[in-house]
Formats: sequence, structure tokens, C-alpha cells
Amino acid sequence: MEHNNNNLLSHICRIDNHPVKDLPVSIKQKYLIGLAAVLYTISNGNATMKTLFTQWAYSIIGQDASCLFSQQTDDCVKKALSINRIGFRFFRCKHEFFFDCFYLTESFDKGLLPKLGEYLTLIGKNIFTKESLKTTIDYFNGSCDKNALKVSECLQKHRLLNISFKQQKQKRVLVVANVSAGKSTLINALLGYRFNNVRTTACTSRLCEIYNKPIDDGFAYFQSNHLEYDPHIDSHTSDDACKVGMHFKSTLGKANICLIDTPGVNNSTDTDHWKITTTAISHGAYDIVVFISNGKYNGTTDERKILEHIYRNCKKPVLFVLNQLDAFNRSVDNIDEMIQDYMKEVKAIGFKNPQVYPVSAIYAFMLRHSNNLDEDELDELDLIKKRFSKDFYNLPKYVGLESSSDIERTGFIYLEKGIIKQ
Ligand SMILES: Nc1nc2c(ncn2[C@@H]2O[C@H](COP(=O)(O)OP(=O)(O)OP(=O)(O)O)[C@@H](O)[C@H]2O)c(=O)[nH]1
Ligand SMILES: [Mg+2]
Repeated sequence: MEHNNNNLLSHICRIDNHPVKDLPVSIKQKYLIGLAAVLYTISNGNATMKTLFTQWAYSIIGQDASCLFSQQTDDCVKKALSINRIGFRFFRCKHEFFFDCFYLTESFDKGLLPKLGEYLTLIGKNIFTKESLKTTIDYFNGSCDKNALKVSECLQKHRLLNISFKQQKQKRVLVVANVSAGKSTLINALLGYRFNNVRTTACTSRLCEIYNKPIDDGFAYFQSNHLEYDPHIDSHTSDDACKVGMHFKSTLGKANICLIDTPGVNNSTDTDHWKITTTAISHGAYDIVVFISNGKYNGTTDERKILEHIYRNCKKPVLFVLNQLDAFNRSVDNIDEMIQDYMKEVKAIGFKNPQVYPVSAIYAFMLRHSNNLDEDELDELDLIKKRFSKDFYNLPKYVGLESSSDIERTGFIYLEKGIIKQ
């Protein structure tokens, strides 16, 4: 069965402080075998459910427990529900067990909750679990107070974070540019990761959707129509998958946003790129367009062609980004003039009151990724920092805005505000 609900790319899969984590390993194993048995049965061994289980289990036991996700007897479930003492200390974890069963099932497919309720009722018949099971069922139906549920608050908080994030209206941002305008660098700066390869000859040749997660929680992607998860974000690039989820380390971090990367439209060796991107623009499955120009070389025939296409076919707001302004030279270039000329061009095409954002994507990326730069990049960062201490490179001032910090001077904070506001 396919299970590629895009919402899952924003899902927080791991938890830091699961209450069962502090119990002895043998008990944790019993607990996880029971949990895996329930989830396997309810989902018919679905691979996405396996990923959700494996990451949750990792949070509890600190190692890969994917092998537990297999066909088991109901006895394993009974054993997990009957855990009640360590040595002379008596306790129960049935509340947590029920919570985990319901929460992971709900995350996978809410429609399966009634089936889960029936299954657990049947299994728990003779082991005094009735009351706690009923409370859990009511809680997940939304018909009982959160205080009635006897599980640690951190479990409920985890669920609420996932739910409230997905309840925010998702904003889809289509990022469009001509080749080499700095689209990959700009997306990397918004993500705070080196996700897109910069300067590779094989540049983006398809749409790539990047979903934000509300907090740092690894890298999620779909493979053969099921969810995969990797805690190491840095080992992935946009070549790996065309739908991915990760936490954006920028001021977009709390927003339910999906960035849609498009192929550079004027690629002379691949005319498909024009088709893919213009089809996406006409199709309209987005809320705003971010159009990126290289500040130094804007106003080309190629650029006019794509802007005219956007003007005719896009019914949504467009943010106009002028990138690479760090490359302007104080003695020969005039940023003010360039922005005015650009505005004139864009207005001549027909856009009313264009919102223009002067930025340096490379500087914003280096500031946000400064712990992970190579030696050459660190040298470059030093240089660019020095350069940006001059008022000429205070980019927001060219559109009447103020800035105090380094990252503000790159123009990115205003760009991100613009994305969120539109
Ligand atoms: N100086 C400067 N260079 C930049 C900036 N942004 C990108 N570049 C450089 O411009 C070149 C192209 O950048 P990319 O981010 O790969 O541009 P792209 O639009 O994704 O290019 P394609 O995918 O090939 O269409 C690279 O050499 C980048 O290092 C910037 O803000 N300042
Ligand atoms: Mg690129």
C-alpha cells in the first residue's frame, strides 16, 4: 500500500524525553516488541508505519529496533501491557503503551483508530486495562480532558506540536529564476543547510518540494512511496529525493512552509526546464512566487521572457529578489540606480507596486552555516564580513528599511518576513 501523505514530511518523529526511556533495557524491549506487534497488525506491516515506529523506538532504546516490526502473536502485546514491576518496585506503563499505539496510528492514518480501539479492547479483556484504554480512546477522539490521561505531559506536548503545526495553513512558495541567479544558494540560506548543490553542471531538473518541520528532527523523504528518515541532514542533497522535510534554520522555522524549487528556465542545453517551470507557474499550486535575479545582470531578454510569463499566468503575489549584491563595487556600481531601473522594467511588464528585496544569498548562507564551512569559505566569510561593515552594503536601506545585525544586513530577515506576510 502507498502511504505518501506530504504532511508526514513535517512530522516530528523522535522524542527526547519519553518516560519509558529510563526503564531497564529488558523492560524497554518487552515494551517495544508489544508496540511493534500492535502497529504491524493495524497497518498490515506498512513501510511508513515501520519508519514511524523505528524512530519512536530509537528515542526510547537508543538503537535501531526496526527488526521488531514484524508479525507477532497477541501474547507480546499482553506481555507489554502486563509490565508491572522492577525488583520490588511496582509500576505500570500501560498508559504510555496505549498512548504510543494511538499516537503513532493517528500519525500514520487517523482512519485506523477505531480498528485499533477494537483490537486493544479484545486483547486487554482479562488484564485490567479497561479504564486506561477507555480514557485513551476518548482522548484521541477529543472527548476527554487532557488531565484525565495519566501520561507524562511531554507525550501530549509532542502530539500537540505536530497537530498545531499541521493545522497552520500551509504556505507554498514557488522559487523561480534564470540559470545561475543564485537560486540554490538562496534556498540553502533559507534552510540553513547545504542542501542544494551550488555550481554543479547538473542543476535542478525537476520540481523539488522542501517541507519545514517545526523543530530540528532529522531528514524525512519519500522513497518508493513510503516515508524514510535519517537523523543526519547534512548527508543529503536535493539529488536524493524530490519531496523532503527538514527544520528550516531561519526565521521561517516556525511556519508551515513548503519551498518548491524549480529548474532554471533559460538552460540552453535543456529546454525541458522552461516547460517544467512554466507549467508549474500556470498550474498555480502555490501561494507566492519568489523570483530571483542576479542584481548585476538583470534586465536580460531571457529575464523579460520569464517575467512576462509570470505576469500573464500567475495570479498570486510575486516577491522580486535582487541577489548577489555583495558583488557590487563601491567605486563603480550604484545599487540605488540598479534597483530603480529594475523596478521600471518590472512595472513596464505590468506588475503593480513590485516588492523588491535586495539580498546577498551567499553571505546569509555563510552566516547561518558558519559551523560547517571549509577553509576557503571561512576566508571568504571574513572578507565579506569586512565588506558588509561599510554602509554601502547595508542592503535593507535601499528599500527604506533598517538593520542592525549581520544577518539583517544581508536582506534575508526582510525577505523571510515578506514570505510569511504574503
Ligand atoms: N557573490 C555572490 N555569488 C553568489 C551569490 N549567490 C550565488 N552565488 C554564486 O553564483 C553561482 C550560481 O549559484 P547557484 O546558487 O548555483 O545558482 P542557481 O540559480 O541555483 O544556478 P543553476 O542551478 O545552475 O541554475 C555560484 O557560483 C554561487 O556561488 C551571492 O549572493 N553572491
Ligand atoms: Mg541551482
